[in-house]
Amino acid sequence: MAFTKRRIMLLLCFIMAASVELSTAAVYEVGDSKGWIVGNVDYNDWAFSKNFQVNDILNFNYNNKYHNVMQVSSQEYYSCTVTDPMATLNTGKDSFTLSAPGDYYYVCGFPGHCQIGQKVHIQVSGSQVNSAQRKANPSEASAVSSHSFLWFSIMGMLGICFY
Ligand SMILES: [Cu+2]
Repeated sequence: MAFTKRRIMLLLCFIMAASVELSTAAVYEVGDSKGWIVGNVDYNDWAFSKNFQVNDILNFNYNNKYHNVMQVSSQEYYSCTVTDPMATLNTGKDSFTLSAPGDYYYVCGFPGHCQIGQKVHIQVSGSQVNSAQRKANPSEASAVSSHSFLWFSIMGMLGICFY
């Protein structure tokens, strides 16, 4: 009897922890309402105003007659010469999950589009150092602290679970 009760408690704890974890993932529409277009959006400006975290999702919305999305290396990103993309998507409504901290580079593979700015560099922070580097924006600072708060909550819950 006690054993079953304990198992139910553990299960509940895992569900709570998992749901908190899920709620921290954000979904970003690249270029906001303008979407993934050419010549009219500064995507690095757009990206700089965000604080990307692991498990966040990027949505690229575009007309697939005129554009696509390629995930590329930093070298390919800076040179706009793509020889071996990590991924090429062309449905017009594509998503990428930022599954680990680090740098992600995306370009449009249509001729000339990358050169005139249809490219974006996403930095996913995975450490306090990274968050601190980007503290200039006050709204970001509060986003960072609420994220830490969630982590403390998760740790707290797990603490209760295993007490
Ligand atoms: Cu394009």
